[in-house]
Amino acid sequence: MEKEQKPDKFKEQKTTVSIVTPFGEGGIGKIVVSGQDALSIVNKVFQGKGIADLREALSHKLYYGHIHHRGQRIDEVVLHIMKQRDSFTGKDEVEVNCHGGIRVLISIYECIESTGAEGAPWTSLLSQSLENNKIDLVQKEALQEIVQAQTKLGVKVLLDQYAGALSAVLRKGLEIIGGIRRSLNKNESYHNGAVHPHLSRKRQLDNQSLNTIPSSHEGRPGGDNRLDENDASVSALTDTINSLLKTASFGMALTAPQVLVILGKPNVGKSTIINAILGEERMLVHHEPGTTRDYVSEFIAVDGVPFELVDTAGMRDTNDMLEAMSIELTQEQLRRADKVLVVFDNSRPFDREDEGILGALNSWLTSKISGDLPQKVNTPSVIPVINKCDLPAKLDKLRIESALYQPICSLSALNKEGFDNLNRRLVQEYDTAYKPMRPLVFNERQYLLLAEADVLLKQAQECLIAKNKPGKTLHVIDKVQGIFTACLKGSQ
Ligand SMILES: Nc1nc2c(ncn2[C@@H]2O[C@H](COP(=O)(O)OP(=O)(O)OP(=O)(O)O)[C@@H](O)[C@H]2O)c(=O)[nH]1
Ligand SMILES: [Mg+2]
Repeated sequence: MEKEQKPDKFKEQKTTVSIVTPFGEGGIGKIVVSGQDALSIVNKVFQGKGIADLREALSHKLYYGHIHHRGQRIDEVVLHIMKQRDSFTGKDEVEVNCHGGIRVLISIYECIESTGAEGAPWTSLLSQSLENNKIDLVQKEALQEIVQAQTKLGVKVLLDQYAGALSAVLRKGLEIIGGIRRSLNKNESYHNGAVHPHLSRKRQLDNQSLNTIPSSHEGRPGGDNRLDENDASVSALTDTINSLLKTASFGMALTAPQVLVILGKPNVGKSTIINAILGEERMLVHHEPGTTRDYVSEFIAVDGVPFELVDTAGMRDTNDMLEAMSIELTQEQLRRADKVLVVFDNSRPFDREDEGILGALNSWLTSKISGDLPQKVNTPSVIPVINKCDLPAKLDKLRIESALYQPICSLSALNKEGFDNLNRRLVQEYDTAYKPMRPLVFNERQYLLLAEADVLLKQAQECLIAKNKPGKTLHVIDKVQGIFTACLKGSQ
């Protein structure tokens, strides 16, 4: 007991100061002081109107005044006090609302630091909240992701996960696991002849005689029912995990924009396509091949799903040094790609350069699938695009279809036609019609843990079918419990 108390006491003693608003010009900046000495530390530098001693401040009240340091007035501030029981971190908190701007923020931060608080990044407030069980790890991760979300849909989904959508399912899973464990424990002691201390001598003898029954459990009153119930619980848990795992590609697409690289030989209209998608003349377009030399990237959202759209230099064999360097840059971008838009020109026959592009794509797909190139949960995909469909067709589409086995998107980037279909293709694997409070897996940590639990549950199911390994089943279920707990709270 004594051992456990020490680290908690240490945590309580540490009072931190963090700048929580971004550096830059703004009307208001905010600094948060959190810890058991928060009020006394800020009290040393605060001269308030209507309050002489901040330690007597009330929770959830605002206090107007000034921060002073070494006889100098630093800034006019409004403090928001939250006592331990009401605060986000689970510790006493003082929010110092000052004027925005880098200088003011740094001055107040340094002044509070020199008065006894320990400087910490804003994310340390999330860690304190987690340590004090105000939030769980999934909620903490959702908060960390919200600030980086690129789309409104991303914010909406992450706010729901912060509100507990995914955590509730994981907690429900832990309840089911608890039920299976209790039942298996009974089975195990039953199987081993272990006897509950409170059972009467007669019951003990009865139990021992029951243990002579063959391990198939046949003929044991109630025994098979319990196994069937466990089987049903494991199946329910497996279903829950599988439906969560299916949400991962959408959840992770929202938190980590996929790299969408546009590829094709020179002059097929890649930059014109990008400009049409962006709705502005962002990329230089020219009738001469080799216009794009460097790669250029922009963020776009399609139905709320963010993508990093990368324009590249056209790929072809060349002796020109500058062009060769551009092509190397294109290949570098291809290695980062999660999805590729490969563009062909409707007005020109399929040629050796197009063939070369298809070859490069094949190697890319093989490297992605084999794991030689990093790959997110989302499967890598290629969307073939035929551009310049406003011009008479000279391209042999069959060559492309037979190489890529993918339906082709027909575009006229010049006339801005065909883009609805392209957008649909980009997000077709996601259920973008998001229902509020839908649980979603939104990072790799959660995904890998749940995938591991899924494998273990299959083992548990096999043990249950074999009907004679309650000890092993219990061991596997214990591991699954550890994984669910790690998912919610981190490794213990
Ligand atoms: N008719 C027609 N012309 C197009 C279309 N899309 C692009 N073009 C023209 O094709 C030429 C090349 O377009 P770009 O967008 O620069 O082609 P690119 O693939 O980026 O070329 P590089 O950067 O040199 O690799 C320009 O003259 C465009 O106006 C289209 O849909 N129809
Ligand atoms: Mg270009």
